[in-house]
Amino acid sequence: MRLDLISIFPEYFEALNLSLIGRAQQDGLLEIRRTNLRDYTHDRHRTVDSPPAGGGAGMVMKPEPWAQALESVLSDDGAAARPILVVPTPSGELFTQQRAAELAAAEHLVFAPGRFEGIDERLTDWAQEHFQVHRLSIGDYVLNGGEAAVIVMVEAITRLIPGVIGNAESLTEESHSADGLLEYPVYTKPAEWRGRRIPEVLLSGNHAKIEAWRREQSQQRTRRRRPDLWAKHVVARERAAE
Ligand code: JQB
Repeated sequence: MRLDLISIFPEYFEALNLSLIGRAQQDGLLEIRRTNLRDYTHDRHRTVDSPPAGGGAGMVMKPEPWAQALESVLSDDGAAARPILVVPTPSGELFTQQRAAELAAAEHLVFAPGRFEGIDERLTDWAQEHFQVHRLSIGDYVLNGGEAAVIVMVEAITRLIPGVIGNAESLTEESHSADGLLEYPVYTKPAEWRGRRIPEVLLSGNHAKIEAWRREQSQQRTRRRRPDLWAKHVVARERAAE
């Protein structure tokens, strides 16, 4: 998979050279290219922003540097198909595990994280002629810009690429909890730590009992912590039983 990340803060993405994603790049599973948006400005001050039309607070990103940066990415994409352009925005559709899985199948993803009050709306409109545009939000809170959202999305997407996570079991285990329940609690040695014991069932060696206990824990947690997920899970379970 090829990833292009375009930003006025390309250094932000150095975190992606660490750990599993860093290894995936070394292994050739993933190619991440970073582009400094200011390289596509042509004035002395390398201007990327300008006051909002119609007035109001803050600044808005000008569309032309973005269009030129995106054209440069297109020009060295060998493939014929329209690549996917992800534009993080608090007013986008929600980025979910399902969306991550869909994007993990792509050959080429381009990310365009803005700053200030966002990017001139005409940019994404224009970009639809050249890309499959996805305006996505990672959640209902406001960030200062799209870079942190890109890191979140790249991590969720790339770990689904075969070979990026060494232990294939980790992914299968998770897909079990993709029945819409939260994960059960996990423990490690020692059996007693600071006066707290691991639940005895986990030391019993009885795998059927352990599995039943974990399922119960997942359900309890989901009911208490995420009533929204629990309601969906119950509906799905009733449908499956019919
Ligand atoms: C500028 C962003 C997010 C991109 C995601 C999420 O967009 C704004 N509007 C008003 C004030 C400030 C901003 C800041 N901003 C570009 C940009 C925020 C993404 C963002 C996001 N994805 N929250 N915020 N879930």
